[in-house]
Amino acid sequence: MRLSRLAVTLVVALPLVTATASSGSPPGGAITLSDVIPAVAEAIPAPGDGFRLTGSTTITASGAATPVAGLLAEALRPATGLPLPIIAGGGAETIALVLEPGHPDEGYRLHIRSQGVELRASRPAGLFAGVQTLRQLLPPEIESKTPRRLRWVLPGGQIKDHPRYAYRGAMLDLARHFHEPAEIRRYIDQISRFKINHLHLHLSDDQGWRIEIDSWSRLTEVGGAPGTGVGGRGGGFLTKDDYRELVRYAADRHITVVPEIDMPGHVNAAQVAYPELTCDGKAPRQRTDMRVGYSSLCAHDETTYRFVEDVIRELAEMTPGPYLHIGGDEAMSTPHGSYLIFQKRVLPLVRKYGKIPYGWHEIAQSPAAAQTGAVIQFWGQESSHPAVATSVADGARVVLSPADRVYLDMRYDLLTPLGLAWAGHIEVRDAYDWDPGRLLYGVPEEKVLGVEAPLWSETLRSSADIEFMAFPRLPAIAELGWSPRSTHDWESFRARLGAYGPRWTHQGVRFHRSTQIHWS
Ligand code: TNX
Repeated sequence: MRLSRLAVTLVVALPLVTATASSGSPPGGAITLSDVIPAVAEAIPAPGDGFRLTGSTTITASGAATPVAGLLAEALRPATGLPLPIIAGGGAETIALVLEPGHPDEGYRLHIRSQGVELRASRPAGLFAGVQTLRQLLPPEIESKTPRRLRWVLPGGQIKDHPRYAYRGAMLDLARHFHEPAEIRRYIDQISRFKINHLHLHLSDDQGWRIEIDSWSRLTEVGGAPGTGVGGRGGGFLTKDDYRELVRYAADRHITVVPEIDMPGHVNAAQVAYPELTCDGKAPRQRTDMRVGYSSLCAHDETTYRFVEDVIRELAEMTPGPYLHIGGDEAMSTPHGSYLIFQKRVLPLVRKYGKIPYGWHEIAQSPAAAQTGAVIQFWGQESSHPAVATSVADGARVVLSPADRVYLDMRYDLLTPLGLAWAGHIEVRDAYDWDPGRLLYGVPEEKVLGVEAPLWSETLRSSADIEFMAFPRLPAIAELGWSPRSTHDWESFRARLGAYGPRWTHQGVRFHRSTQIHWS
């Protein structure tokens, strides 16, 4: 078999090699160390020296490693039916989670031998990443919610892994259709498996306002009322407690929440609630269609800045993460001069409340973006964007979300029952085959903070809808964000993805069975 020959060559020839294309595990075949999504940086297999989970297996952890050990135990107990107690001191037959200095940010080392397993990292985030790897090294039935009689063996060898980019994001649009906290937690669970570490929540738009703001309480009373979704369906909002609880749930999974309030455009819901936020003071009608670009805050009115400052202050107060996203996209009804006046006031306000300003790439038109060290989220389809390149040269950084590659709301093909198509159809290979380090002219690799896959909700309501659009494309983008470029290989990726399918099936995740993939 090709895999074992490859494995033998690696062991004989090289000490710790860069993992390259593996053929994925054939149906029923043994899982190897390289069969992980996102691809690991380095793997050295030691076939025959695997570790078997049994009734005597323990998990060793102390201090800050203990919560990660708890998540590992929770992940492994249902399918194995094993007790897997967490103990403080190292025994035999243990999976040891060790915190020690010297590993890269979020990086980890995993050493699997028949006597035991060691997972080492400098911080809990690295251990958590290693735990996600470890889960994928067990058979797909590990995802079963009820006990299965199986030999639970981890393949022997060593993995040394760390991310290519610090920022690996997923965005969920709560404004066009509200998604309940339980649905958001479910998405957090799924994206964390692929080492995604930021969840961007699009909390306001023309149709609805989804986060409670005490000083402007009608925002959610009116903008989060029933019927405030596309087509007049849905509605709802996050209370401050809901939001704080989600932030904590995400943090436990080493995901930072990035809140977005979209402005100066995309504000119709706020203006329905507060007509003084329009230039003429007249309340617009409520909107439940999918059009964009018609609403705008008034850049010459101080009421605007009182509103914006209150919202930013309250949002910053309940957000421990470093970023606060202020939207800025598609402000087609904001005159250019007004847009610049607005950003010159608002970008520094984000800094005033201790956060790093973050916005869609239109903010690059404003010199304030670079001056405030903002993060610019590129959503275009072009390979050159002079305003973004200038901002980057002057101090801004970039998160890449090219719409024709990573917009998870785009249809896969003509037959896809959900989604939009304005940026084209995006098949799995389109989502996978590009290089964030070389996407934009004038934006060098070191200015790229990372990648993010937005999921807009105009056509999506349920968790099943979300999952159908996100999977299997989200893992492709996760791999671009995490794995070294040297591992990039479509044939390897599609084989590993095909082998991942049964895991989603066991989890009850409704993924799209793309015809580009041979699903196990
Ligand atoms: C563009 S891209 C938008 C959103 C829509 C999305 C639909 C961007 C920053 N804005 O307002 O929901 O297209 O695909």
